[in-house]
Amino acid sequence: MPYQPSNIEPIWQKWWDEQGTFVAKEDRSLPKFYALDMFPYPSGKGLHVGHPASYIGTDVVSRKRRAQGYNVLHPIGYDAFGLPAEQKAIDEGIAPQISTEEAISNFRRQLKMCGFSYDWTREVSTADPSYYKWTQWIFALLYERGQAYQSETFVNWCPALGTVLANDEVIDGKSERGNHPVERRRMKQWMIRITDYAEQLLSGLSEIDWLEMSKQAQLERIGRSEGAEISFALKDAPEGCAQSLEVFTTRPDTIFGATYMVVAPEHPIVKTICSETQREAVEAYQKRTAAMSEIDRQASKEKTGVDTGAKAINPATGEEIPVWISDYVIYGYGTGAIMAVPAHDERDYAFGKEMGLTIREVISGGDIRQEAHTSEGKMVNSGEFDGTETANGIAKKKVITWLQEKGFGKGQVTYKLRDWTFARQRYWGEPIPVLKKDGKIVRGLKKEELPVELPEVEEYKPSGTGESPLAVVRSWVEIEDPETGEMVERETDTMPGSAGSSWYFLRYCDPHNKEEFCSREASDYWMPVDLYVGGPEHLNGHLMYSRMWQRALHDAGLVRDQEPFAKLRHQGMVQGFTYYDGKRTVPYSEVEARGQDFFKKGTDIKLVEKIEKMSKRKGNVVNPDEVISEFGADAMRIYLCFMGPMEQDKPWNTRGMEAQFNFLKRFWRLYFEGDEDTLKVSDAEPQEVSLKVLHKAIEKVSADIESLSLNTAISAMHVAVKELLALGESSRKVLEPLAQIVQPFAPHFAEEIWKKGLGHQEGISYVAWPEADEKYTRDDTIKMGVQVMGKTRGEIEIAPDADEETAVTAAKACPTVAKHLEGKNLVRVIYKPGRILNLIAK
Ligand code: ANZ
Repeated sequence: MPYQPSNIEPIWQKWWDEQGTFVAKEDRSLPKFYALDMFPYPSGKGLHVGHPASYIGTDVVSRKRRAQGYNVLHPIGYDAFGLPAEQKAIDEGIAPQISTEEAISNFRRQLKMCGFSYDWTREVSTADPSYYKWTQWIFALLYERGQAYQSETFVNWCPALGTVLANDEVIDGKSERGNHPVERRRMKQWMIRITDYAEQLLSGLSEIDWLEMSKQAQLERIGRSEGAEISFALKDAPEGCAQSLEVFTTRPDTIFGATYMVVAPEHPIVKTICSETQREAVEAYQKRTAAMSEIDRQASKEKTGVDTGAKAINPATGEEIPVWISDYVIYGYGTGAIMAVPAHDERDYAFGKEMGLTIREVISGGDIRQEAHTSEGKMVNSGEFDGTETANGIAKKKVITWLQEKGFGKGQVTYKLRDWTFARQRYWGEPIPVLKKDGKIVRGLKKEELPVELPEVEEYKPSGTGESPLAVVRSWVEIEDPETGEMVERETDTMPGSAGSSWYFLRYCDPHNKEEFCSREASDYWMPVDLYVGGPEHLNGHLMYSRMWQRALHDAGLVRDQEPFAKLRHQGMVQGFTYYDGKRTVPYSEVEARGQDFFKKGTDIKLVEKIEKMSKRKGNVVNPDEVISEFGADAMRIYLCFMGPMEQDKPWNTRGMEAQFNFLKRFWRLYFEGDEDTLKVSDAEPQEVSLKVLHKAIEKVSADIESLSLNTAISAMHVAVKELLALGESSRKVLEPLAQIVQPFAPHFAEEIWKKGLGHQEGISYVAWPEADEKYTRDDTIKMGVQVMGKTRGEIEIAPDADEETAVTAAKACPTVAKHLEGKNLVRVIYKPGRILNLIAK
């Protein structure tokens, strides 16, 4: 019976399904383990090898945990709302409901083929009304609690897509999807007050086991700045208009050097402060900047701006200073206005130079004729503060106290994080569950009124006016409010793609609950997620949003934990090999069929091999269906683990895949003889050396699964199989535990040898995980340095628990040690077995 994965794998998958092997138990007295994957967007293209690469880690750990006696929750679902399905609807007229359902069936089939131990009874899809009922309910809760609101704000408007985009959906001023230009536009938007959680989202990072780089990414996104808010009086401000201009600064200690001010061009104050003579120039400049994205504005090296003609008073110097507008000041950050200190800030310096504005040194130690002096020094030209050191925030503190006493300002903390734009003018998203009348919000909808289901429409295209395609379905929009009998309208905006994924981990805990989004008992038991794995690209969006929703639900008393993901790890990207022959990319199939040499021989064609992101265009996409049909899911799983450290990007190499297939074939031969159906397993006592091989493998594989070092776990298994084959080991006492430790990686293979090779009737999944016996894992001898008078003089090889006498005898026998003992008396021995041997001789 040769190893034939296609004969084995579908049978075990079916069996697991029928037995409900991976269904999480309702018994809440058991210790729990919650392993979560970032659920996929069910794209019409089907699974990419990047998906199983991302999902293998949690599956391996889940399988080990089951064997360790944990009640494991390992769910999967689909993040099913989003632009691609909608685009398909626009292009091909296929309803997103239908194309999404098809994509989901295909994904489900492919995921099952990989042998993941998901609890399929808990599958969710964010686009399913029974799911989005609760997304809407949470939104209504946030609205009720004042955490969702509408405001006129500048948004990233993409004319081509006809919708507003989140900041992380805009890359270099273009839409992430489709690469269309994005502009700034003022619109009434639904927002979520994530900024209220800025401080908590920061402090919460200390409670969770995330990689330093992941925490750093969140830290930077939140962008906490400590400084001061200072008020600058406006000179000759007409009555009824703003009398002062507020700024946020991180350097209040430079206030004596603030020689001009700059306001963001879109700041509403500009209109009232701008002088008549400057109005035309100001308005022209405003128009120009409106067309630019925030990112482009910040990236631009060129400094442009216009003097508004208004004057402000520097509260520290009493001096009159001009107020400019320029695009380097961002409206949505701080107060949207700055005090410019050209001598000590690079951007202000460049701007001040360009515009010929006064540059005054107020911190000593630089040469401001050459460049801005941004590092520490002593305050100068600063009245009573002259001589104060800026280092360690001393000057800052002093100036803030003084500003506060004088009533000019106060200490202030500002965050880069903005409130979360929570609306799209699109069809394929959760309708926002709010009623309106004459453009004003009447109320949020109640649980009994949810879900607000998406109506069928004829046109999926955005209306182009900024309203969603739902706006034209009048029969859906216009309803009678059952509470008042009045005719009202439904909100026609839908939620962004990040809505449904902000709480799905809670729904998995209680997926069939019709009364609640998730019962408190269920979330108390299952949450927090013990291991979450997904791409680092989600650190800015999803991982921030879900942490905030969890905290909001916690504040509403609906969940116990404040942090949803106790441990987070990332997986790298699976890249592809691309081959170029100078003119075109050559598909791998062709390279393989003809052999690399074909391209070299007799021609001047050089085949260049590159490692690149997989893409259809480059012909380097690897399809899991094909891989599995050729080598089986188990070989693929092992290969995915073996490719390299989890978090690294790494290229898929089909030859490497084949090597893992061959490894499983060798492994198989420990249990079955050649092509015949002969079982090899015996009840004989194992050889001592075999036990050593086995227990070392158990020890290494167990530890490596814990540290998610799956590649080294596979290496350890390679070594064990090779040695046991060489030893001709056939004892059940070795081969049973060996099957158990390969189970998380190659589960079908393990079930098969467990049943056919070892004769068990029960499946392998819940058989207690083997323990490494120290007796066999300890090395017989170890190398130890020998010191004479504290200096290392030689090395000995002894048993790790050797007694002092043995150690000293061995040391004396070592020539380099003996040399230093010559003519001396050994007066003392400092010996700690396995660690230190120091001979004191006089
Ligand atoms: C005066 C000053 C003097 C500044 C100096 C810096 C150095 P972070 O660390 O990013 O918070 N700023 C404030 N609001 C801004 C806005 N809306 N758009 C652009 N720039 C803005 O940076 C805070 C500093 O960035 C603030 O401190 C302000 O310039 C500027 F020697 O004020 B500073």
